[in-house]
Amino acid sequence: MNEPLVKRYSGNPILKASDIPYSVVTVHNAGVTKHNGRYVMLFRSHRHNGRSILGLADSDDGFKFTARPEPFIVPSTEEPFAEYEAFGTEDARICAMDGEYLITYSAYSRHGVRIGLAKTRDFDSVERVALISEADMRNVVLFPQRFGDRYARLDRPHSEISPWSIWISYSKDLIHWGDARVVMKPVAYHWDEMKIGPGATPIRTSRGWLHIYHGVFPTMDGSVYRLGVALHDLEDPANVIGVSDRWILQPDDEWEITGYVHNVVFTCGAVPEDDGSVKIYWGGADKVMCVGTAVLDELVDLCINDRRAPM
Ligand code: BMA
Repeated sequence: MNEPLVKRYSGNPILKASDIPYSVVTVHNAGVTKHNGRYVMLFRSHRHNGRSILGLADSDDGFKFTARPEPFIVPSTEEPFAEYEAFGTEDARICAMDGEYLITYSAYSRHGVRIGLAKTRDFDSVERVALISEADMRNVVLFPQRFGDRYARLDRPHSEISPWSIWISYSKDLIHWGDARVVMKPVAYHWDEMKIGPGATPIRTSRGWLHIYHGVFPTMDGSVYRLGVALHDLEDPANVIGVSDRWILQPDDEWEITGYVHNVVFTCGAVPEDDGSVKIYWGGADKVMCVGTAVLDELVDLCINDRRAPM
């Protein structure tokens, strides 16, 4: 199979620092969703002090984005958030549920990294809800549906004992999470052997929840970040039906190979379309935003027909 599964948009990169009306060094790792028929991108930018903020850009077609004049989420000045966001807000994911958009983001501080939850109805104003994890945890994606009376999320706790893996946990109120268990681990001497983490908000398909995640491989020249796919059971998302043995995207374009951190493609968002395609958004080398399209059915097939064990 030589045809790429993800077809890169010819106009990549689609958003970069020079497109932003305020002063930033990077534009990357954006959550993306559709609101009122338009695409909304919540991107991360490093400021010149190396700390990150989140900005918004809008688009009619999902390819050409225009950044808004002001950032959307910057470190809070109100407690308890101020204490835990002092070093920056990063890597937002957007989950549309019950007429609201739930935003999970990494909150950095001298205490480590943990997850903040914010919500908006219109992307004009935003409200912080709670800090929903302890340190150290990054990369939380919510499932856009309840299972019974519980919300579910994929998360990625840090560990000194085991390669960083993908876990699931549950909550009745989005604030208190528990019943955690590990669902997917890196595989030794495989493209994702060093660590894996949740990527885009899972997409519901007739055969399961498609989750696009990132996997990291260590080389003599540093880590290489790639994207892979996993399929979770529709009724019981803790059950991973299959994980594709191969990656679906690796750094190939020059702005993915060289940038702020080289050899990185990193996703926080993908938008399914009515025609069965999906737009996948990724940060290139932690510096620019890129997009590509894939056929959802082909990604699901890969999880079933060319799979490796989840753990
Ligand atoms: C991870 C996170 C991501 C980043 C990636 C590559 O640990 O910091 O935000 O894109 O490294 O630098």
